Amino acid sequence: MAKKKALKAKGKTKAPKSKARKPVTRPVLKVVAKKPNGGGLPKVSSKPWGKDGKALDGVKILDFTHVQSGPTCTQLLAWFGADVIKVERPGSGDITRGQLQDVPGVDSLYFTMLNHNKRSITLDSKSKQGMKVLERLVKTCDVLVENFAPGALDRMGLTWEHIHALNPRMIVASVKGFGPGPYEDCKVYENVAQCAGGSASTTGFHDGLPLVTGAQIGDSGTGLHLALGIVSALYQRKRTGRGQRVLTAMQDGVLNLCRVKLRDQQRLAHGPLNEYTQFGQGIPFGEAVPRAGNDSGGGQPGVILKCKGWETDPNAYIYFITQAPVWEKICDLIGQPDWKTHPDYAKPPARLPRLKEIFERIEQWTKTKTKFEVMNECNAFDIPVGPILSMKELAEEPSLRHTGTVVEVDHPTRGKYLSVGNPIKLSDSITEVERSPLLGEHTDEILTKVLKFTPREIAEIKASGATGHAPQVSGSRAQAAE
Ligand code: CAO
Repeated sequence: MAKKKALKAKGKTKAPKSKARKPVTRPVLKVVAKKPNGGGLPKVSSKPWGKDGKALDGVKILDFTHVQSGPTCTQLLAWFGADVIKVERPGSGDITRGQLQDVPGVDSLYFTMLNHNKRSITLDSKSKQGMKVLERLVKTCDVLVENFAPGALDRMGLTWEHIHALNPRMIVASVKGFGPGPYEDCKVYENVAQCAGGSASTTGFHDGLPLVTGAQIGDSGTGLHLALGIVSALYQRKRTGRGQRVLTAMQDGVLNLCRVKLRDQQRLAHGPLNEYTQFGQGIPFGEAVPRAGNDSGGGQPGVILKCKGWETDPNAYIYFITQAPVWEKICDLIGQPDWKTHPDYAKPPARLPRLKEIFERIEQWTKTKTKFEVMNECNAFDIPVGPILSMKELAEEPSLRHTGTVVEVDHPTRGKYLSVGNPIKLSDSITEVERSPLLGEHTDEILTKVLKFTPREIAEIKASGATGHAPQVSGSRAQAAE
């Protein structure tokens, strides 16, 4: 029966040659020419790569962020081409403008390095005229991003319901310290998030204090999470036509980055974590994941070893992993070929209780070389190692300058300074890093060109004091010198 059906089906397509050719080939060619991806996408651009606009061209962001977490997010969106309008309090602006100031009276590096490619408008959101302007911004923009303390936006009168009524397409994106729950009303800074998100309890040495990390995983990490939420909401809006709320709690963002530690917490129920150094040292495990020092999170034994010059250079160290697949190459490189076959060293389980001795032997070798020599010699054999690079070395690294990951930016009152450029590289949306705006630098431009207030209305807004006093700058925004 099945054979009969198959033959029948086969017979259907097998028409006489002369009749079959036309209907089969022609329609297929037509479809390919019209919709190459079959998803209603526009025609494939023929412009050169990087010359057909930016990824987020046309997206307008009402940037109500301050300090670090929110500004990290909106800076990324600006780098991808969104028009980011930063609303700041007249007179003072984002508090970081004046924090950790290295040059008196000049916007701090804290501010300038987190607010590239944005425009600044000063607005007292608590005044009647200020709210009038804000509401016009809400109607005009696609996304409002904020990281005020819990309830601050509502207290201003910008509840989700009000915003949604003004502009049902608007996406409202927020960073808060905690999600709904017992701590939702708390104000939160970087280190609070690192502690509350599981990072501090798992960072440091098992017999030492919990430690916070130098990487700003609470602030910048959460800003990154929020940016992804916003871009996803923009994508969904294309289908639904409506905006939505996007919330990223700093505690959640940090916990997400500590995912492997929650993995280990559950493994602990089934026995000790034998890749942790403390296992080899015979130190018992408690109820919670301990601090693992410099152990590798991937389960491969790893430590930081001294390199040539360690006596005087605090960064003359290298991270070394005794990865199982390259163990034999490591033995050859350090001059210990007998370990390749010796029953105490040949296989990972046999090595576990001897890791201290093994790393001491590897360190005898690394101490004879600079960290860069170790890097080169190991990588020649596909042995992954991590030189401990100082901020000075990173700032001076030519390849990072070349890719725009480290950029030199010119600023009208500060002069030239270094910044971290966009770490996410899109081949058809090339980032050009522009300097941060002065406080209220674009107030007039935004009132006139973006919000289309009449000269009379602008005079009224200004007379009310809602915008404060904006600085005058000659020339347009300077481009970064990469
Ligand atoms: N015009 C008038 N008022 C303005 C204004 C403007 N343009 N911009 C802000 N304000 C007001 C707010 O409305 C708020 O007023 P109320 O408290 O009366 O409602 C006030 O300024 C202060 O805002 P805030 O509470 O957010 O600021 P803060 O310095 O007290 O707290 C921070 C800072 C970061 C702890 C808090 O904003 C917060 O917890 N944010 C969420 C978590 C977060 O992002 N933390 C990361 C910070 S980076 O380390």
